[in-house]
Amino acid sequence: MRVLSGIQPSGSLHLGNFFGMMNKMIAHQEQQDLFCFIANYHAMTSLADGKQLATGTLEAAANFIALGMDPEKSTFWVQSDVPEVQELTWILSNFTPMGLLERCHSYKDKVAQGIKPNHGLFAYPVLMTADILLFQSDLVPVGKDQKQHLEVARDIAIKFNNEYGEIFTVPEAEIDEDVATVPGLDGRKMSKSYGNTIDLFLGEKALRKQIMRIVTDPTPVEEAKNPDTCNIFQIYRLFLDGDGVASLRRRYLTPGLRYGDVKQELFETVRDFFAPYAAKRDALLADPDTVRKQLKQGAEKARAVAAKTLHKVRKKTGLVY
Ligand code: AQP
Repeated sequence: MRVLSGIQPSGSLHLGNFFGMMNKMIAHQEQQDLFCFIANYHAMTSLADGKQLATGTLEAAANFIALGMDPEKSTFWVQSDVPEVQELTWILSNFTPMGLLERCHSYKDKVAQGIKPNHGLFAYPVLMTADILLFQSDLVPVGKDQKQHLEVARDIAIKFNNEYGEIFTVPEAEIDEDVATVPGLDGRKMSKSYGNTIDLFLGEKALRKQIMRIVTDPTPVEEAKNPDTCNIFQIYRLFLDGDGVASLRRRYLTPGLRYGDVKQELFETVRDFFAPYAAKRDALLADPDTVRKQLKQGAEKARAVAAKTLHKVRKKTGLVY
């Protein structure tokens, strides 16, 4: 089965990205034909700083490899190194009703946040559809925030197939309920644009500072607390097994728990969880040419698949004359 997903290098990667997508992709690569890319074209919808985009792209790739993405086992590349995706985006645009894009929550949310919308942001789901269909993906592991975009991709694939025959695999989203929406420091979805993230590979001091900013309710120490509405609990549980979650839940229900103590434990847990990967990440960032080489090889593998799909599409749509 072909499993594909991408991640934007538009800022520091965070726990939402890790649990919503990266961790699942890394687990899939043992069994599946994994395709994974750094979505730098997508990042341009929110980032207009060339230097930052270039650095962010290398960093995101190094982070992913350090955490377990294996460029030998999987196909791992940078989106703009496979420009075929842009041609497919244009072709698919002609199978995308305006209403489909106008209904997208992500676009509407960004506009509501005050971001001045441009055509790139509006057309983002078409580019995402092209990413998925170009590689004939069966399964796309994503967080819940991408559910609607996956529905757009399915709609476009079906519309195109109805017109021209079974050209595209119609993809399925893989959304794991447990990690569908990782909450941020303030309880909203953890998101770069909300400034409420806990970032991967922060130094101890900065990590501790982020975790201490988690918003809690004013329940006094001597009263029992509600784990289900507590942001610390909702983040901490991601690092625990079933027994660990049950035991933390019991501590919440017993009067005397101090949020400050749980924050300190969470800080130590996050620090210790990512510590074993930090040395590899630092080594990769110190040798960016090796990362670039791995990405270029990934792009070659990806381009071979892309070319096959695009050739079929060009023939069907009359671009081959
Ligand atoms: N909070 C989250 N919970 C679960 N999954 C999440 N993802 C992101 N945030 C959460 C998933 O991570 C993958 C890669 O995300 P992306 O690079 O597309 O970035 P994003 O969704 O745009 O992440 P942000 O931080 O929320 O960025 P902005 O603020 O720019 O919108 C995706 O599969 C996503 O679902």
